[in-house]
Amino acid sequence: MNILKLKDEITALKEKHNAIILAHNYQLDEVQEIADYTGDSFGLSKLAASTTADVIVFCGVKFMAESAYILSPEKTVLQPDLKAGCPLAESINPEELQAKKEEYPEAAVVCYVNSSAEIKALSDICCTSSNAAGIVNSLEENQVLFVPDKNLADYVAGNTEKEIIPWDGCCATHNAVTAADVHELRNLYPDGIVTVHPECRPEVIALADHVGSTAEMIRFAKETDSEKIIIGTEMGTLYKLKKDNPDKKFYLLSRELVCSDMKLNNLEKIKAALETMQHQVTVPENIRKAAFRSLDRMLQVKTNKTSYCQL
Ligand code: CIZ
Repeated sequence: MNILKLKDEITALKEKHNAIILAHNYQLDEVQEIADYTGDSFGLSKLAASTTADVIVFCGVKFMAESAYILSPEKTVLQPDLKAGCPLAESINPEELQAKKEEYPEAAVVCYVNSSAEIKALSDICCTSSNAAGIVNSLEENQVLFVPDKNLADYVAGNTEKEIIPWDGCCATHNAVTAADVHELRNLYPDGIVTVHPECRPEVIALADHVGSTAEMIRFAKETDSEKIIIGTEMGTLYKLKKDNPDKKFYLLSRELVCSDMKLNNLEKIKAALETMQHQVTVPENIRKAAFRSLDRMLQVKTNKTSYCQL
């Protein structure tokens, strides 16, 4: 189908339903292009809660749409392709977390926002990749069960005095980046600067010049004087980086940095979502309320970071 016609139809459907489109930084370029806002999962969820739109088309993976619903259950949250999941979020289930909590009864449970609503509901507080160490350091407990990303847990452990007990999960996409990739790219671009996501392996983080969430990388790329920036996160982030910095050059740290789940949403599916009001993402009310507490508690700690932007 003609792409301009498709975009016009989506715009008309958005108006008809008082809808907005939110796209994660890892989405296809065409999806980010048509979005009202792009950003990281939590920034977009907060935005979903504050918008006056009735319908949110959340282009990301399932836990992200769930977080938007948890924060604003009165709105209709649509996920264009329900198959878009997150293997990291699926690496722990409620029974496993419950068993771990019983093993460490004194520990506070901190869960990365990349987790299911059920895991959020069983946790004391959530964190994002940009505030994880700050959240852990804000707790009274000296022992912290940190789920589900072991690499982020390791990064936090390096930035706190507390004992961190990690869950053995990871993002396969970020975990695929190796120290050899960093050496190779540094050799190719000796005047380049390396920024990586904290979901990368500890040995990759140790070799980087900057570590941050996608929102922090986007900010960092604007602020640095360096004109060559080597990127250690999912390739979709290049869309915004290049758009914001047309005079800078960006190089992906590894060809493995592609999340196939994130690429499932596209313009045709966004149009279908708005035509049929499918697929609606909801969370049972008892789980939603408990998960809301964990997210809300994080919000009380983290107040000053912007993690979305209007296009
Ligand atoms: O939390 C998010 O949105 C993810 C998956 C990455 C990031 O740093 O934006």
